Amino acid sequence: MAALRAGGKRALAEALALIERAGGEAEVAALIDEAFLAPRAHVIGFTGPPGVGKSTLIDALVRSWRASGVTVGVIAVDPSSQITRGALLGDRIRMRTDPEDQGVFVRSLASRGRLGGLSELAFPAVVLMRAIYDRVVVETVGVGQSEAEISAVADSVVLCVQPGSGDSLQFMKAGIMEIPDIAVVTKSDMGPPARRALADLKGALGLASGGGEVAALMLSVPKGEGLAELAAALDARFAAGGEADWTTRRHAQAESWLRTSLLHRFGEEGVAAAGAAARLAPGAAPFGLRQALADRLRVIYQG
Ligand SMILES: Nc1nc2c(ncn2[C@@H]2O[C@H](COP(=O)(O)OP(=O)(O)OP(=O)(O)O)[C@@H](O)[C@H]2O)c(=O)[nH]1
Ligand SMILES: [Mg+2]
Repeated sequence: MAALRAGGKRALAEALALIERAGGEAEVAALIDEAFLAPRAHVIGFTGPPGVGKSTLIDALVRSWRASGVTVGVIAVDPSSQITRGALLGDRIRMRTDPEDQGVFVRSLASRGRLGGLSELAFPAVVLMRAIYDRVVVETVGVGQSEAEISAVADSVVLCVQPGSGDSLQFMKAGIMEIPDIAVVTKSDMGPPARRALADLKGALGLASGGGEVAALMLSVPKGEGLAELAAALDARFAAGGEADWTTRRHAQAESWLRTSLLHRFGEEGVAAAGAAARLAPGAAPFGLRQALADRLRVIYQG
């Protein structure tokens, strides 16, 4: 871990490349376990339909964080990258960060050639980065599956909707409104449609949560509106959680990652065969355990 922190962006990029390669994470399991036990970042997931303004927003947040000395790691995960071979990812990130700045790291992750879903790949990457930076940001595109996937890796989920899109109603129908911790209307410089979208969003959130505890706000990157409010809302949420709460959430994520990973590789039977061994003890890390269980199951299933 010390070596990874000292190795800077290059060492991290090498570790992430191993995670991305099928079977490669075995080589870094011990490192990821170490990182799992040394978290520091608030992990924030941004989700929402294509073109809503996620990357533009993330870029603006990263620049304001960097201006106050806060370090940030950004990962963009793209479910369509299996088809596009990640070609779109470069465009999707839209980051204008200084490559010399060691305090910001941006990487896209493609799930090509890998079993399992987005979160199965993103979780170890997030775990590594959250031991290094002050904030970790995960961007996923799409509506539906990706919201659930992002809450499996993030501490906080920000759902982005666009003025004039009717997104809120669609999301509510799809049951997505139960997932965000903060919801934002982007492009508030569009005027009245943005204000209407915010009203719709508040309505949808109020219905979904039964009380409307989810913060909803609107923002514009070109106007610089709402960005400080979003950053403050995120910080307040992280501070309010407290260490024990975050540990509990991350433990649950780790245990579910472990089971999902075994399920994808060995099916229901494999999970059943692993039995209680696939339970993660309090304070334990999942990556080495996953390797050990996979090695054992491979003998049984010749997988
Ligand atoms: N007017 C206005 N346009 C914006 C704002 N934020 C983003 N945009 C524009 O919206 C378009 C899409 O922005 P992106 O940040 O790439 O959106 P995204 O959600 O990351 O898109 P995908 O990654 O493809 O899903 C770009 O043309 C941006 O310039 C905003 O606050 N106001
Ligand atoms: Mg984007």
